[in-house]
Amino acid sequence: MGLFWRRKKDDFVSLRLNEPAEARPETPAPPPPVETPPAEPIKSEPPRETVKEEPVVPSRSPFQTSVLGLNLSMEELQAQEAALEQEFSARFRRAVAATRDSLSDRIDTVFAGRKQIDDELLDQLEEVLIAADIGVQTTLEILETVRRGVARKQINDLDALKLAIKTELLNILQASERQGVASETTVPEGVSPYVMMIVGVNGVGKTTTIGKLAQRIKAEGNDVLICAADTFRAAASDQLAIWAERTGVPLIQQKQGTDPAAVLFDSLKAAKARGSEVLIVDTAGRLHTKSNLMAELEKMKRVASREVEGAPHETLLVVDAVTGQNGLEQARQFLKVAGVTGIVLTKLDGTAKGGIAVAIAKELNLPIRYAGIGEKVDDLVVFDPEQYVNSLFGN
Ligand SMILES: Nc1nc2c(ncn2[C@@H]2O[C@H](COP(=O)(O)OP(=O)(O)OP(=O)(O)O)[C@@H](O)[C@H]2O)c(=O)[nH]1
Ligand SMILES: [Mg+2]
Repeated sequence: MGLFWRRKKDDFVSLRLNEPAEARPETPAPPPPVETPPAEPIKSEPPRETVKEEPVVPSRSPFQTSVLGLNLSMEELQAQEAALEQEFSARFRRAVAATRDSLSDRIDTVFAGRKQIDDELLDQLEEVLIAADIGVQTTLEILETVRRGVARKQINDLDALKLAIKTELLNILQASERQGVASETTVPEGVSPYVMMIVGVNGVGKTTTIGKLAQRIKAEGNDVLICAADTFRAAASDQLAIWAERTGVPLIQQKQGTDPAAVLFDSLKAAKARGSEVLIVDTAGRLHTKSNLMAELEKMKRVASREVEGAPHETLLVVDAVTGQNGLEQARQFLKVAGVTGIVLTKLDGTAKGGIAVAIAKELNLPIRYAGIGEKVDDLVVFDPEQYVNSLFGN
């Protein structure tokens, strides 16, 4: 499993704090103090606070021992990371349990008691794959591969059949990673702030994902700022403020009805002034009309690129796994204008149709970057195609 975002450049291991003092390199000088945001661009409306400031800690301070683990030995850090990874893997497996039942377990049932793979079995297999929302096109391709494998006597038992399906699914998911931004490894050094815009129709889980994402990226040692640019819905900003408080990440917000591009402008300025590494931007899922929404997103992108070169560096389209093929249709609307670089697939825990991940990757031809596996703050994982496919097939 990869990181949520690029790890801080400071390599905690290189500080060798677990070695005797004389063997250690000199403690790096703390960076110059970070300027606080100028008062002017943040047009707060009292009594609502615009910027919920944390105490300003230089983001690359050697004193962030709790975050970077400077007080731990390399072995302890590796053990900690392995434990975390295992925990995420186990939680991910639990989240896709219903899909696993509907896919792998049903394939077992279809196969049970048969001596050979015949047309009847293939028909039933087709039903199983479609029921898991893998998509018609992918299903037909899988059946074609299986037929070919059977004809060549390469597939003649359940294990070979499952392996063929797994390989096909993995190929689709990995092919989609050649587009957009597939992992933290492509995040360039020196871009500050790195701007992530989160888009998608209402109710899919944008705000929740932002809360989770901010928390994880912060936990990886980065200074994160959230921009509440959904100024359309009355409660949107308050909802985000709760997440911001929960995760201890500062938030830039303004009163309802403010031009979202203006909130974004202020946030970009504040992020630059603070020296924030990542700015995560919440956007509206619904406006008076769809064309309004798309025009607004375009305007926000223009503002972002004017203020920070290359911004937004990622535009993540949030898709709700529960809505299945309908969600896919809605997603297409966004693709036309939003310049989407990746997908966040939420609510994987709430569906037996988690095969939609494959349909999305294939039909939208975009990588799935993160997956939502619950409503709590740490219920977000970096999507890993191999882990996903293995979890669906019980290993
Ligand atoms: N089970 C589960 N629920 C989720 C997940 N992600 C979000 N939710 C729930 O989905 C609901 C909607 O989430 P929001 O984050 O408010 O969605 P939104 O896209 O910001 O909605 P709008 O602001 O109305 O456009 C909330 O009840 C969340 O708790 C997930 O991964 N799993
Ligand atoms: Mg929202």
